[in-house]
Amino acid sequence: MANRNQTLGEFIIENQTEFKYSSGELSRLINSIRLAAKVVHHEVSKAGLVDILGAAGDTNIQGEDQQKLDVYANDIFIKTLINREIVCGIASEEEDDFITVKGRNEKNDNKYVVLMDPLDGSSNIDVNVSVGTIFSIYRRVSPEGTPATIEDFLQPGHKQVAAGYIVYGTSTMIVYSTGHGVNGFTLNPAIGTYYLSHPNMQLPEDGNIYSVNEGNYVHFPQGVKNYIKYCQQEEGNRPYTSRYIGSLVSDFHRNLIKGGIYLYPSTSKDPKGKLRLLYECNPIAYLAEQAGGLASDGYGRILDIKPTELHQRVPFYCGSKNMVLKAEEFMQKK
Ligand code: P6P
Repeated sequence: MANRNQTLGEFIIENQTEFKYSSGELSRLINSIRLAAKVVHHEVSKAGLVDILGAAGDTNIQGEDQQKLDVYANDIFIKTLINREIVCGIASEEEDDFITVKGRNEKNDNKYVVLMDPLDGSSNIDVNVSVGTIFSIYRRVSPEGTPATIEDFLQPGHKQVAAGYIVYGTSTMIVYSTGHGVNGFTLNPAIGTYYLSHPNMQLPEDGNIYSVNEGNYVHFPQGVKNYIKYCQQEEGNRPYTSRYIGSLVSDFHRNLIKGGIYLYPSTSKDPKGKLRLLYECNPIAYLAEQAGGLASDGYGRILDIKPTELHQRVPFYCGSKNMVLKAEEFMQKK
C-alpha cells in the first residue's frame, strides 16, 4: 500500500533499484527537475504581481511570442540540469537547436539527454490559467566522451527511460514515470516538499470527456468531424462533456484522473498538427501508456514514430484506451 505521507525524495530512494541503470544518476536527474519546478512554481504563483508578464519581445522557432515566464522557466531548467552534471545534452521548445553539456571535468561522459517544453500553455499565463512543464529523458546513443549528437534526441518515444510533467495549477504537482507506472506528487509550498498524493495513477479505460479546440472544426479531417459528432450524440454515456483548457498538461492531467481523450488533429492549416513530437507528445504518450491508456497520431502508436527533426509536429490523440481506439476507427474509416 502506498504511503501517502512519503516525500518525493523518499520515493526516489525507495524505488531507485527498480531502474535498470540504477547508478543513482537518474535519481539525481529527477531531483534536479524537482528543484527547478519549485523555483518556477514560485514565479508562476506570483506572475500577476510582478512585471514578469507579457511577451519578452522575442519569438521562438515556433513563431510564437515568448512570454517572459517561458524564457525564465527555460533558463531555470537548463541551469539546474547543467549544474547536476548528469546530462550531455538538452533540447527545448525555446531553443532553436539542442545544447551540448560538458561535465566539470570538461569531458562529455554524462549519459542522459533531456528534452522539454519548459512552460507549455504559456498563452494562459496572462489570464491566470494553469500551465505546465513537460520533460522527456533518454540514455544517449552517441559514444560517451564525445559531444551529444542530434541522434541522441531523435530516438523513438518507446526508448524513453523516464518522462513526466509539472502542472502549475490550483496546486503544483510533479507526475512522472521511469517505466514502472505513474505517480503524482503534490508540492506543499509552505515547506517546499512534494508528497506522494497520487500513487499508481491509472487512466480509466473509458471516459466521457473530450478535449479539442472546436474552433478548428471546419479545418479538421472528415474522420475527426465524424468522431466529434459521435461524442455529441445521445447514446449510452454520450453526449460526452467537452473540456478544453488550452494547456496540454492541464487537459491531460484531468483526463488521466477522470478518463477522457485529448485531440489535436492535423488541419488544412497545419497538415502535421500543432503539437511537437519530441517534447510534448512523446512524454505525454509514455505516461498515458504507463497508466493503461493509448496515444496515437490517428493511425499508429506515437511512441513508435522515428523522429526526423527536433521540432517536428504530429497529430495527437491521447487518453482513455477505448476512446482513442474509437477515434482511430473514425479516422481510419476516412
Ligand atoms: P490551440 C499550448 O500552446 C499547446 O501546445 C498545448 O498546451 C495546448 O493544448 C494547445 O497548444 C492549444 O492550442 O491552437 O487550441 O490554442
